[in-house]
Amino acid sequence: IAGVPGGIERTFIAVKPDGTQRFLIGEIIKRFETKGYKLVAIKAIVPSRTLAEKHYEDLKGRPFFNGLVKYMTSGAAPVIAMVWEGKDVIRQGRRLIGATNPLEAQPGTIRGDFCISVGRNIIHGSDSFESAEKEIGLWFGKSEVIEWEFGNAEWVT
Ligand code: RTP
Repeated sequence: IAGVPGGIERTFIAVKPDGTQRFLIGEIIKRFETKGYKLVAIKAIVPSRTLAEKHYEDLKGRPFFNGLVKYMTSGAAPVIAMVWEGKDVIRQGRRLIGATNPLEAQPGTIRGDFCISVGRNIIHGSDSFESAEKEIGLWFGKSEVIEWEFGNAEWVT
């Protein structure tokens, strides 16, 4: 489901509730779209505790784990879950997003431009082919991921 590593890949990108609340959905979609990537799945979702805990299972035991799950599941605003497809999209997606800690995220990256706190860093992106595979399967059913080709001028004539 995540494509072929190193080729046309798919990655899981999520606008976190703070990003949704801060009207950053369009900005984030725009950056992936104009970079050249294809949106193949999207939905607004308030994840269950089970889903959020599975998504972040590698971080279980970290001091911020409970707060992180609470923030993702609060329902104050939905998570905008997406799958983006294209060449090297997993690593390129991480570059567009920037470092986890906004203090280290370069200006020009999404986190570098729009946030100041690691606990409210507005966006998630899969960090490897394996996590992309796992996360896409966790957040989306197979039929929710759409195969389509970039169009041509026929649509505007
Ligand atoms: P993400 O999975 O959300 O894209 O973030 P990441 O790979 O860049 O960072 P990771 O280390 O996997 O951490 C996941 C998320 O946990 C929250 N966090 N809070 N000290 C803290 O309060 C702290 N450290 C990490 C962040 O929301 C981070 O994105």
